[in-house]
Amino acid sequence: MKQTLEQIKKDFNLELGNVKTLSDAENLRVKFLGKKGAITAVMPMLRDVPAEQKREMGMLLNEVKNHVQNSLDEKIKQLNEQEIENQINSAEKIDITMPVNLGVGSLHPRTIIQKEVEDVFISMGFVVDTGNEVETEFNNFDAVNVPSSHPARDVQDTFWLTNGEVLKTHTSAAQNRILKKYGTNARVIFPGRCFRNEAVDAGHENTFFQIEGVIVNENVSVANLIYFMKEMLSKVFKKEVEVRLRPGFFPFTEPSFEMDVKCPFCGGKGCPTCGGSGWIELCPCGMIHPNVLKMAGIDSNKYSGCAFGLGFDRLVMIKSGLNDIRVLNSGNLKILKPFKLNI
Ligand code: FA5
Repeated sequence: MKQTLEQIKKDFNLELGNVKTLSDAENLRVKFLGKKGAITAVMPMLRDVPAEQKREMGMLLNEVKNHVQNSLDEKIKQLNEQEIENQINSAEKIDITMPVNLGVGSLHPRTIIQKEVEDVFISMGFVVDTGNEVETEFNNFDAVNVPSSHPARDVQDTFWLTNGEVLKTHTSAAQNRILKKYGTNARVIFPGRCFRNEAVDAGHENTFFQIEGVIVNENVSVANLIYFMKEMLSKVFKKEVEVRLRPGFFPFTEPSFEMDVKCPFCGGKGCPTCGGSGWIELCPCGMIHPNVLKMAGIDSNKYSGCAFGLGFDRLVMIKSGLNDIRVLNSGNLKILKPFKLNI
């Protein structure tokens, strides 16, 4: 056995000298240490060695095995270092000063303006939350006081799922959850994607965005509503804007209003952006209906709240000078990429 082991070591050393590549090294490893390798084959011979030589032979076997393993490790390390060295010295050099066209993308106009609006609200102490895109019939309609006879509940107007849930038709669908979550000290906005079974045109999409907000506390009034909306719109349009309230109707607010902003482009004289009227309709809003507060477990005798919506795509179109809402969902990079804010 001793002779065999010494012969194995000699053969290995000889063959190691011929190893030029990592694959040569692997072949050599298999040849000597693999399942059918020379060293593995010797191991059973240990059984037949006389007892008094067993220890010596065992040590020799280990020594040869370690020699093979360590020599191979060392060889592999050298080969790896050599490989790196070769790459550094080869013609395959990278010029880091070369201009590269990485095809970097840009943020969607909606994303840019949403962040801007959120930052304004955050600076006024609001929390940004979110709603689900798939909603229960209860949250989308019942919890916001929409009666069963309302046209929005019809299959013609709303995308109903086979399990009886809906693709939310407005961000108000999150009101019940938000009111329950933040309770009687709520100052929250919740942007989100909405879906309506609409005939699509330059001003209407079947998939569009709204940003909604609620404030709940003792003594919340229409004055708070006007203050926050005016502040928000002034910051978004980067100038002090004038707003006006017109009566509106929503089942979940009482009283309900439509808030218009005096056109920040023409100052109210009339221009293409405001359609010549001098005013832009932007924020449906109102005082939260007592039923809606009650359904969220809030005592409507002690607390009041206001809610406002923002047709967000409309704002994005105004700020980015787009006159067709369909572009926003189109993925048309020719139009979306060079997008610049008007304001
Ligand atoms: C609502 O959706 C109410 N939930 C808003 C609200 C919130 C009122 C809180 C009171 C308190 P309305 O259906 O009017 O209201 O939609 C609000 C805005 O969403 C519209 O003014 C419009 O800018 C936008 N919008 C509605 N339908 C579409 C559509 N198909 N495509 C693009 N924008 C739309």
